[in-house]
Formats: sequence, C-alpha cells, structure tokens
Amino acid sequence: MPAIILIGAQWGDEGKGKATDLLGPRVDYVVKFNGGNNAGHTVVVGDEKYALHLLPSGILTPGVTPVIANGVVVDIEVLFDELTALSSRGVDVSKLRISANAHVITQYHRTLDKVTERFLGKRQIGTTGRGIGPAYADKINRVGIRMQDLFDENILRQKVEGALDQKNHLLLKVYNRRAIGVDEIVDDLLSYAERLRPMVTDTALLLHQALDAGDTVLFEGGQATMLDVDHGTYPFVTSSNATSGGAITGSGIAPNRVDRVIAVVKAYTTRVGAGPFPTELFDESGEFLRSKGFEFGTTTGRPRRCGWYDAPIARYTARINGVTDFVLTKLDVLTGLETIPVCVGYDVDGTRFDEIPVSQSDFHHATPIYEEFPGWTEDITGARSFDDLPKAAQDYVLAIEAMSGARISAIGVGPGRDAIVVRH
Ligand code: 2SA
Ligand code: GDP
Ligand code: MG
Repeated sequence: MPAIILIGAQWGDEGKGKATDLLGPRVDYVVKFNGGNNAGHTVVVGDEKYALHLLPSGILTPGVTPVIANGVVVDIEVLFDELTALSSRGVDVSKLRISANAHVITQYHRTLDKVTERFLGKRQIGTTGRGIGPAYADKINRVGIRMQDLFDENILRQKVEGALDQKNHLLLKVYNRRAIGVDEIVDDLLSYAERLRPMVTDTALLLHQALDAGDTVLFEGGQATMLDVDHGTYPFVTSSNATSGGAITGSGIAPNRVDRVIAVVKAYTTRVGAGPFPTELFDESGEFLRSKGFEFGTTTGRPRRCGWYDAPIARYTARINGVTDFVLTKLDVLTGLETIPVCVGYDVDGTRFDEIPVSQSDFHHATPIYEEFPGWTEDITGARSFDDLPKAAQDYVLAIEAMSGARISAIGVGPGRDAIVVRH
C-alpha cells in the first residue's frame, strides 16, 4: 500500500490529524500538499495534546519524514515557531523537507487577507486571516515568491518589487493603508534563508524515489472536499484543491501511483466560516453537538456551526475523490440522543434532489429531507471492536455506510490515539 491519500469529506475538522497519526507507524513519509497554516489538526497522544497548523500531523510519529510539498503556501515565521515548539516538547523535527517550489506567505498577504474580508462586509468568507487566499492569488497571477527565490537575493528583490507594485497601489488608494516597503519584506525573508537551506529540496523527486524504493507515502489533505476551490461551495471555500486531485498537482506524484484514498468523515457535520450548510442546526441539538464535540476552531478558536450527517455530501466526496475507505469519527459525540436524523436528500422549492444540486443558489435554499435512526445511551468510548458497539450504534454506522458510497473502515469513539474501532 505505498501511496495513500487522506482527505476531509465535509467542511474540515473531521479529525484528519488523528486519522493520520493512527496510520503513522505504517508510514515512511507524510506529505502536506495544499493549504498552509489555516489548517488546524489536534492530535491527542496520551496526556499530551498537539495542535498543528502548517506542519503535517505525521511529524509526531518517530521515524516518519514529514514533507511540505509544492502545493502548500508557507508562512516561514509560523514554520519556525511550530518547529521550535515541537522540538521543546521532544519531537524530532530534523527530517522535515520543504519543496523549493512551495510559495511563501508574506506580511502583505496577511494584511490583504484581513482588509479584503473587512471590505467585503456582509459578503465575508470568514477566512482564517492567515494570508492564504492572497498568496494563492499571487501564485496564479505569476507574481508569487517561491522557497527557492530566498537563495538568490537579486531575484528575490525583483520578485518582491513586482508583487508590491500592484499591492501598494491597492493598499494606498483603495484600502487607505500604508504602503509596504520592498526592503522590509526582502530583509525579513533573507533572515530565514540559511536556516531553511538544508530543508529545501526537490520533494517531487524525493517522493518518487521513496515510492520506487517501496516506502509508504501518506498524502495528508488540509481543509476538505466542500472547501475545495473547484469542487466546494464556491466562493465560500479555501483557495486550494483539498481533494485527492490536489495531492497529485500539489506533490508531483502521478495519479497511477495512488493505491488508496481515505476520506475522514464526522458522524455529524460542522463548518467554520460562511456559506451554505443545509443540515445546520440553530437549536439545542446544535448546541449539544458543539459542546459535546468541543467544536471550536483549532486555529482561530471560532465556534463551529453544527448539523446532522449529510449523506449526499458523503456520496459527492466518494465520487470526486475516488474514496476507497471512510474513517468515521466522533461517533461517541452522538451518545445520549434519542433519535439521530440523517439527511438523505434535499427539497429545493418543492423539487426533490437526491444529489447535491449543481446550482449554488439551489444549494443555499436546500432544505434537508431526513430519515431518523434510533439513538443509544451506552458509553462507547471503550469500544475497540464493532461488536463492542450497542446495536443502535452499529445500525447507525451500517445505515450511513450504505448511503455514503464507500465502506467505513474505522470508527472514532474518542479523541485519544487508541479510541478507535478498526473494521477493515
Ligand atoms: P482561508 O483562511 O482562506 O483558508 O478560509 C477560507 C474558508 O476555508 C475555511 N477553513 C477552514 N475550515 C475548517 N477548519 C479549518 N482549519 C481550522 C481548524 C480553522 C479555525 O482546524 O479549526 O481554527 O478556525 C479551516 N481553514 C480554512 C474558512 O473557515 C473559510 O470558510
Ligand atoms: P482536522 O482538522 O480534520 O485534523 O480536525 P481537528 O483536529 O481540527 O478537529 C477534530 C477534533 O476532534 C480534535 O479535537 C480531535 O482531538 C477530536 N477527535 C478526533 N476523532 C475523535 C473521535 O472519534 N471522538 C471525539 N470525541 N473526538 C475526536
Ligand atoms: Mg481542523
């Protein structure tokens, strides 16, 4: 099983960090291929809790080589802060490798992210404010700064000048902000160059060689399918490809090398930021899920919007990503509910949709059609095999499996590393 892609099935925070960590001992390389420090992965190891943003979660497994591939946008200050924090807790970070082609998030990207959101007013996306969108916009506009540019001062200066030309105009004339100086950006970036040099390499070549040697490579997606810039609820998305296709372009590994695509899916649904969310709850059930599931952003601390499981979303994810296995997380959070509704389709102004409507306006107006399943009251956090689960919990899992387009291979029953039921 040499190349595995692991992605989020819904709007993020499904528990990808924990799922990655779980596969850790069987994996030689863990590759982050999209996004940046907008991600927030919480991994609980014994009594220790780690919150990772820019670094792949696999960094916590001894012996694994973590890789930040070309599809990632890197805030270098955050990178060193995270590396220092992990080192001080005894985690070996010396093997980290970063693509020479990965783009850099600078101060002007962070500034633009924040001012753009403020100017959008009611139409805000609810970004994490980390400069992700503006950094990807520069990449597509061909005015981005790449890791390799940090090793050539002349090139770096030219590129920063080019990038700032338009931005300073915008900051001064439109947003009424101060202009940003070329020197302050160049000096800041150059100050990291020597520390970065040993980490920066051709990661596509490194990963090809690893696969040729029979090593196992895990591609760890940030955010999730419904936040993908092409396949998500645009414009309420992040600015990268969070789907399995993003693992290909974001790393330089070809599609025919991939053996398995694992989607992590929560037993209910959450979302942070704005945008359509048909099963969202505004009553005490939503509050129940938020407080019991501790649904607050790992990066920003924002309360997450909560709702029931949405089977058409799971089926969509299965199709778009070529999912071979689902990891179902947070089943324990549903314990204590009398009945559990599952969305099986939508009503849009009197018309029934069994699949996600292609029109974003329809999706905004979609009212979920629910099927109800009986709940359970038994504590399931100690379950380690499917037979340990109460009959109602087993039936819930089997019912959503039948609707979701791929088998459910593992079930999370608590935040801890060992709180998992493995089925396949
Ligand atoms: P951005 O900052 O440009 O990527 O924001 C665009 C949209 O993408 C959403 N987004 C996320 N959604 C869920 N989890 C994310 N990571 C953190 C976490 C978020 C946090 O793990 O909790 O702490 O708030 C994440 N990153 C981006 C974002 O909410 C916008 O809707
Ligand atoms: P990610 O962005 O997909 O990596 O997910 P986050 O780390 O942002 O959010 C998932 C949260 O759920 C974390 O706090 C995890 O510790 C927690 N978690 C993961 N799996 C389970 C589970 O099966 N049960 C419970 N109760 N918590 C879980
Ligand atoms: Mg998260």
